[in-house]
Amino acid sequence: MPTVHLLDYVAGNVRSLVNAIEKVGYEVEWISSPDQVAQAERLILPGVGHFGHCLSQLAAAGYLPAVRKHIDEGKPFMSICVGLQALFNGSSEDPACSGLGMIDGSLTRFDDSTKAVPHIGWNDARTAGLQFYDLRPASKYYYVHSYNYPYREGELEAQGWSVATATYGGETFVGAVARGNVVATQFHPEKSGVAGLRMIRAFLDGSGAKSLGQPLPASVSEVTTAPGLTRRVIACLDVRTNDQGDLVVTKGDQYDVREKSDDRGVRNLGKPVELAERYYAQGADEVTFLNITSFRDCPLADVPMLEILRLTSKTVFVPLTIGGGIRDTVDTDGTRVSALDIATMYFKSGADKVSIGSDAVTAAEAYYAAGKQLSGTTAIEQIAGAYGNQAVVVSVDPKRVYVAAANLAECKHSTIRTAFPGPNGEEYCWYACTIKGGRETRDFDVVQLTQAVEAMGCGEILLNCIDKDGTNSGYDLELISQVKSAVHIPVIASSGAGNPSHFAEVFEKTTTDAALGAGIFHRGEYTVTEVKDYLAKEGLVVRQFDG
Ligand code: 1PR
Repeated sequence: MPTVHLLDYVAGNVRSLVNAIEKVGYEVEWISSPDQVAQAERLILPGVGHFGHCLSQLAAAGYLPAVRKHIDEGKPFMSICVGLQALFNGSSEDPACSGLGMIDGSLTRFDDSTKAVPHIGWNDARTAGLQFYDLRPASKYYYVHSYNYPYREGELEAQGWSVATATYGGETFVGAVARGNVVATQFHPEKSGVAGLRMIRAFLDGSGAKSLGQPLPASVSEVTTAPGLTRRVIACLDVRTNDQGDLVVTKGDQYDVREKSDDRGVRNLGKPVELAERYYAQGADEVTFLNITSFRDCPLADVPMLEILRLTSKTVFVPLTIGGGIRDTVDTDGTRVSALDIATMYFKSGADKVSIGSDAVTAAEAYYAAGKQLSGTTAIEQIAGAYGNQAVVVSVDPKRVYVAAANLAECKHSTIRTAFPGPNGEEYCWYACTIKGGRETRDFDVVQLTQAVEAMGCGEILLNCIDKDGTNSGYDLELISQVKSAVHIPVIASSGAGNPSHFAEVFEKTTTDAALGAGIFHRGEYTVTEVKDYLAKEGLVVRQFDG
């Protein structure tokens, strides 16, 4: 097997990149000191997280001169996400820190006054009809970033770069650049399904550099897709051990996952890895695993979820999120383990994001109790600090609490007027946060929670709804609109999807950034492909699986 070298500067969750490289037939060798860079024929610089953190790690370890030398010698070099940003002079994310300065320009943050930031999801990498490492106008690529380099026609081209672009909420930015032996992508090719694997292969086999800038063949340029960020459809797998001790995908009705029959066994809807692979092949834009019970009677390092991630990430090349049990804890041998250590284990096993539930509520309550002071010690802050905001999702499990008009003045929570009055005709409601899988309700609302976790550095909200879970009656649009207007980070609508029109409805009637379904897919009622075909028919932009 031919070899590719990856620069290891503790850049976080790079397991998916290794898996993608192996999938296209290459072997990965890690470079863990600057003097090893000279051995590399093809070198990849992965990048996640914060610009300053990435550049200062690289500089402190003494890599920058070695990387420059590799590039100057004309050897193949690829960099990803923050790795692309590193080629510029600098970034407003950390003005004190310098980039490699190969591209004259500095990155800025997306404007979040009109859209969610980070920019998360599948978008274009368009090249004005020219070849660029097998990027195709019919394909979409997975982006996750808050900072970007705005595209100004002719500017980078005048410096000799070929450029691929994407547009997010009116801002057109650089999605990828290439010149000579160098190619860099703002998107994550290793998480961009078959389209991304094609691009990695074009880098590794040298064909991408050779054909750069030549006209695209008509057969490729004529097949296009609607431009812009697609509507993300996420498949969610609630995983737990059943009474026989097997790890199964289950699904509750309002969080009750036991059968209605007398034996009250745990509902078994299939095997986690198999289902994840099936949904990937159907075109799911992401897969989320929620470990809904703590099945921890074994040492943390052996939790079965780690193996599920390892296996899934070898064959599923879209982002994987894992939730459940991410908090400071004590291992079976009495060792204290931090939430960050647990997250690290998951990232090393193939997760791209971790999702935090109960612990986020507790941390948010403490944040208000401390007068909105950040402690720096919460799981959210620690994990976001090490892996970037985009790696931290907060999963919210709210329940409706009705309020009569007469009691509105004394209700201290963020209420909405609801079109679905309560059992006694109450016309108002608020959404109470719960913890421990809905078993404990807190006197704390979703607006308080989501604003606090945004301040702590959470990158995305997974918004469930206990009242709607498993009902097949559609999403709670009122809840989603309330949370969307409370925060600037992306929100994933969850709970209640029963048919494709529910997905269309949530995208058309709210500004949600993504929609998640569970039971609808596990029970085989609809496939992800059918949902996306429906959305496309409704005129919504979706990514079609292009395998
Ligand atoms: O508190 O950090 O340990 O995380 C526990 C995680 O497990 C949380 O994300 C919490 O949402 C989840 N969870 C706990 N108990 C349950 C349960 O069902 N008994 N599941 C549970 C949450 C909700 C969604 C579901 C959607 C869509 N399940 O995952 O997928 O409601 O369902 P639908 O499309 O079928 O309506 P921590």
